[in-house]
Amino acid sequence: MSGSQRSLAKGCPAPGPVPEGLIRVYSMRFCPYAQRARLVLAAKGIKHEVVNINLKSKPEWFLEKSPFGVVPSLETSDGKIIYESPIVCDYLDEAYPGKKLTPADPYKKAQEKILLEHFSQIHSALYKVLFAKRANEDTTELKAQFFEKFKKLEEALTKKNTPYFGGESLSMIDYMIWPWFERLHLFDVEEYLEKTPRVSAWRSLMLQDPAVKETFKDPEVLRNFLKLYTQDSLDAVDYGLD
Ligand SMILES: N[C@@H](CCC(=O)N[C@@H](CS)C(=O)NCC(=O)O)C(=O)O
Repeated sequence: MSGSQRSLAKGCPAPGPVPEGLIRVYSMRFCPYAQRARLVLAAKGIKHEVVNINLKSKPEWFLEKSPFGVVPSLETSDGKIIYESPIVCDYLDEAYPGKKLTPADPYKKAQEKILLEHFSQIHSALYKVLFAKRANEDTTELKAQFFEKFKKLEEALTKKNTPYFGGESLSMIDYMIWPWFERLHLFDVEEYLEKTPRVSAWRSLMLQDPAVKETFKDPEVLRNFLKLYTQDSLDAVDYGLD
């Protein structure tokens, strides 16, 4: 189940069929979208194997496993392929027994999906800050735009008056947005947590969750990875492995 194997790159043979009783996740150790899938796998205790992909030198067969050429994707022991992180996570939640992460109530489920749409705007605003930072441009205006959208999360928690975005206990929406909270320092926007006390308290609670602990990456490691990745280093995805 460990995700610490070296990645497969161009020229590496495709892995064989997925053993019965396991599901395979094609991943990359530092990818926030793949982390969504790994959080759900961990939270539900699903037996799985991880195949890491070198995204800077993709194996020739990778498009057969993930038609958009991105991680995460899943492969089942009968050869089914499932991709796109929200779809992957919903599949895992529906196909496997154990704790259900998605609310059964249609309205609650719709609310979680709506919040995820708001989050995708926050997410776009975050990347605009990152790209401007990388180009040594002034990020003041972009950060203000980010914060306008980010405040929506504080409002959501205030309105619900619950510790988690899904309610009294952690649910799918919390896992879907978590990976970017592990990475706020990369975007240089951590300071905004001081202005959003409920989001900040949620973040502290999330850090106690066993699945979050299992997939957590040290901030310095993420920073070093990102530096190498933006330099197009072929070794970036294996950063920190022997
Ligand atoms: N919409 C996809 C996005 C996944 C994604 O962008 N993953 C990145 C790694 S963090 C990737 O595989 N990039 C490879 C590429 O763009 O060539 C999802 O939600 O699963």
